[in-house]
Amino acid sequence: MDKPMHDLRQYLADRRRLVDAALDRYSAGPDWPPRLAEAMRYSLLAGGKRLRPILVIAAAELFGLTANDVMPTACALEMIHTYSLIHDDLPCMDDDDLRRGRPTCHKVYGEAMAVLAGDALLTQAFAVMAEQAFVERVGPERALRAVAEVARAAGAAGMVGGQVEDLEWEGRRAGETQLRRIHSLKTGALFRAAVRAGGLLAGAADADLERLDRYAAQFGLAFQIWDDVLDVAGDAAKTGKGVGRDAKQQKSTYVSLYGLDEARRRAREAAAEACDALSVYGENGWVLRSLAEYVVDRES
Ligand code: GRG
Repeated sequence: MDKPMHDLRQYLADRRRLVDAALDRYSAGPDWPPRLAEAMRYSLLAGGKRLRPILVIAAAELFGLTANDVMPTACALEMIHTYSLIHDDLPCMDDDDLRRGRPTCHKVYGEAMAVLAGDALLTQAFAVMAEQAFVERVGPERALRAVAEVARAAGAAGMVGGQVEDLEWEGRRAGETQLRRIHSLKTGALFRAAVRAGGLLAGAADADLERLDRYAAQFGLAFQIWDDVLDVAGDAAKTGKGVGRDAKQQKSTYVSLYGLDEARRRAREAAAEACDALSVYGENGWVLRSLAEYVVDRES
């Protein structure tokens, strides 16, 4: 029998459309100050690859749910990711002018409003995951486990902790062990939470969650190495953010440690390991596997 044809590009376009429509609905409230809502939506609806929500969806689909079944959690991950970008771009952090191809949130709305837009996105993420209709549909136990997973990944033991370690290493050259640790917390934790939450909501067994976790850890590593490659070899018109900033800030990156070619090779190796983790699912795992291949081939 012929191998089925899978079209990741089409899949991404379809799921992004669903995610964008849901984000539009979730980022408005009748009693929200209009300027705050505008700043939140400015950053949230500015495009972006929507990788984290798509990982939630793809993992849930692998175990029989649909995109709409897990949309609140998928959108929550994107809101938390966007809040982290808004805060990371602030002058007190990375001080960036450009994000997702447009001026950063604080450049348009001022620093105070950018801080508050990030705060409100983070809070809204948890409000959306706690919506009664969603909790009743997936069941309170699964809903709560997914919330706990996301909270842990976003907080002091995950993304925020990683950002703190990153700040503490500023001006010093971190070695490979430290670099891996910073990135596994700062960016990897949210990817793992996305994939695991998708599996949890769909009732995946512990052995499946372990496979998803191995996949997500390697996916996050591949993503991060490739992000460092793009900072050196990418095109700002495609990445939508400044390039060459890591070298300017004298940051340790996978490229500064290994050089460009070796960094590319390691990114592809990590993507291949991510794919291996899901081999037991055969054809059913094609989306997650193709996503891992995509992150080390992307231009943005
Ligand atoms: C400020 C609490 C706090 C945390 C910040 C994740 C993070 C921690 C900062 C982001 C800094 C950064 C640019 C890291 C590189 C990896 C990364 C997260 C890139 C952006 O993610 P993409 O490529 O972006 O998924 P899009 O725009 O496509 O969503």
